[in-house]
Amino acid sequence: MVKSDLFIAFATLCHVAQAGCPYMDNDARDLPASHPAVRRDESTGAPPASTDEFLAKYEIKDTDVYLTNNFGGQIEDQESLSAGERGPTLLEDFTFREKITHFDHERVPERAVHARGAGAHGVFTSYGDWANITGASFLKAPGKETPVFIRFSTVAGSRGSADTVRDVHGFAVRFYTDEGNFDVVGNNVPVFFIQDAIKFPDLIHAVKPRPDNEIPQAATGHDSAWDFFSQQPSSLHTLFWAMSGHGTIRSYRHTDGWGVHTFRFVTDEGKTKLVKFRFRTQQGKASLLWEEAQITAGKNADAHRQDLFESIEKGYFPEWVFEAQIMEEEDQLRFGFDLLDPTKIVPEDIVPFTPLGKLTLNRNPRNYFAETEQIMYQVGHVVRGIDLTEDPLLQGRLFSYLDTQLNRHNGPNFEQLPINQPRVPVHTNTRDGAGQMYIPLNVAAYSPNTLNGGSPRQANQTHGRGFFTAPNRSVGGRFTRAVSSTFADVWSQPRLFFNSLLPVEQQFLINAIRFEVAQLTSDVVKNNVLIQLNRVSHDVAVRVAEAINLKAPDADAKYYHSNTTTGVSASGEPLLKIDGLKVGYLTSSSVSGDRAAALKSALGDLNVGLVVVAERLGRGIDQIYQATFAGQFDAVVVDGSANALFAPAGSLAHSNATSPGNRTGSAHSTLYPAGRPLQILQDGYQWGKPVAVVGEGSKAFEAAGIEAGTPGVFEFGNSSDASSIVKQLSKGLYTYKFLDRYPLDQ
Ligand code: HDE
Repeated sequence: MVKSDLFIAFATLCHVAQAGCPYMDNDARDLPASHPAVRRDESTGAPPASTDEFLAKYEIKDTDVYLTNNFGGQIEDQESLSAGERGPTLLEDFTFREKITHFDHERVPERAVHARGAGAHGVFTSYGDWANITGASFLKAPGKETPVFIRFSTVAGSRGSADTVRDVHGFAVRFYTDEGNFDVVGNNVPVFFIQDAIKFPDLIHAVKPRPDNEIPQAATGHDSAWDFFSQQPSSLHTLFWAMSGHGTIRSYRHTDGWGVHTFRFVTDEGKTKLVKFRFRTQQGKASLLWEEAQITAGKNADAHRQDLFESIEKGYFPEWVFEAQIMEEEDQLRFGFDLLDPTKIVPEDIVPFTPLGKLTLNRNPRNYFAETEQIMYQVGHVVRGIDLTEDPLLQGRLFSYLDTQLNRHNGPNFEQLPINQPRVPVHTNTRDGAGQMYIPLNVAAYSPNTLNGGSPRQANQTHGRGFFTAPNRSVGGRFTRAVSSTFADVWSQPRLFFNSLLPVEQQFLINAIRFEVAQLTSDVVKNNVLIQLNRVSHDVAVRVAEAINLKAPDADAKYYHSNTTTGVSASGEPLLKIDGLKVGYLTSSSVSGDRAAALKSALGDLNVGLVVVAERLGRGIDQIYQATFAGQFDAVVVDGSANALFAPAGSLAHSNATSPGNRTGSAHSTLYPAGRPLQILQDGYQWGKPVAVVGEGSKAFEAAGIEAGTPGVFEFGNSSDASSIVKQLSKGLYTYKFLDRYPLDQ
């Protein structure tokens, strides 16, 4: 019998004995063995329940049952109770009232920020026993597994906004450890806009839509955002990350997560290290181009959540390595900036990352609201072995996350929701509140007590493996409302970031700023933006100024330097995996499907999908042109036998006018918008994707103005077999974006 089975057996015995059972916690007495409160005996040290095992208790399967009301009676609810066939509905109709009332209360307030998101379950596996640096039990043994849930998000948009808007992305990770929940509520960039939490409402009010007309949604191209950025230059570093490819990620799978703040590791002996966390994507980083992201936002608002959901459904489980930069307490000011300042990175060439374990997402939520919407991350969810720092942003967040959950869930019992429950028993002296889900039996809900034998007992560093604050922490000083002088230089690091990008990434970043500031109406704000950009880089200021027809200030060299670092580019490296990528195969319903079928099978062996597109659905055709655009694909392949479809839109419009109603599937077809096949090919090329023609000639390339033989452009003759095509194409997919297609400012 395994230990946990033993516990259940004792639980059954104790159920009879009622009191004083040494194997059961007091609150759990009398509860059925399946109840979450009696799941585990703390003393066994059994691992936390797996996600399937744990959540299954809460799942409701409505298979082959009668409909009931909320209190269990079987009912019909399709017609309301009325006074006569044509008469008014009766107040007496409690079935109607209960149904509508529940519906009226279906929503909880969306998150004040990070409202739009998607999540998934997974598992964290420790690479080793890290007891020499932390007492955290989930890092205590090689191979030790801990359930996790990650929620990815954008920041500014509301819950119904599009996934691919330009934004910083939330990357919040919960570890359901066997010593309680540990949350890293991070982002996909390593820095934040402000240094003190008290400015957070200002930042968000500036970035969110205008208060009078609620425009723009999920976008920062407006005066108030840039007014704030230019008045609050601590935002420049994060802004540069957001304006680069990190703001327009290909998918959640293709980005890193960062803890942002400096945290502490504490050993069981009380020794501390300062740490910065990163979750390094094992798929490789990949970004969309701006126009691609914009069009995708309109054509498929769900692009990111769909990619995550489908990848997990297909078994392409995304992975991240959880790693830490580990530093000494004495290092706080050693690198020329303050480790407590969340607008700074510690360049990884100065302090490399130590890989601690691997995190794999392997299970989709079964109910979006119950899991993804109701998960309540908190920065204060730390476990023994992890401690906080005095970073003023972190300190403020410790207050905000608890407070906001109270607002969202109308009371303090949100930790009892299945997705929020730790996978270990909870014994508190907190009581009551809206939606209390348990029946606490301890009549002495206070400490110290004698009436309940002193239980729950206090746990601390030496008793009960309690959470403890690092003993070497101390603070002192006069009360002050001021930014620390060690936080003052907010210009050198955005410059370090810019210097470290590829020239084409620098160009995209400048283009992004041009896009944003061109939408500003205030010349004062525009000039203030140029002043701040100029402190980072005269080159950036001049190039932005040129587009908005203003003059950049004279060079302001105080913070200029030519240092670079590694690991900040979003596009510098090829992908590590191509699982779940999709290739669009543009063909015609009149063309044989053999070639497409062979390619589909060969790509399938690499876990890459082939989506066959033609004028009408049919055998071997997955989608029609009418419902297709280039943003759905990571590469575009044209079947040369369908060349006739690739006529420019202009000639089609003309042909359609002269032969209305022609639905033959030729270049004159009205089954798709004029020029759509050509548009997909052209967009695919313009958006940096590998493009290919298979079979006869390159008429489609000619029509699209694509030069054969340039990088990422492939021509496969009639004799090419599927495996050789896939060999070339997959190389293109690993490259992902062919960035030499883009001109740079002279
Ligand atoms: Fe948040 N943030 N934040 N934030 N944040 C919220 O909490 C807040 C900050 C982050 O997927 C809210 O549950 C303050 C930094 C993520 O559920 C709220 C400050 C970082 C998520 C809140 C910050 C983040 C949130 C809204 C300034 C990266 C989504 C709803 C001190 C390290 C978590 C909620 C999820 C969510 C407050 C700054 C990341 C209002 C006051 C820095 C990923 O409590």
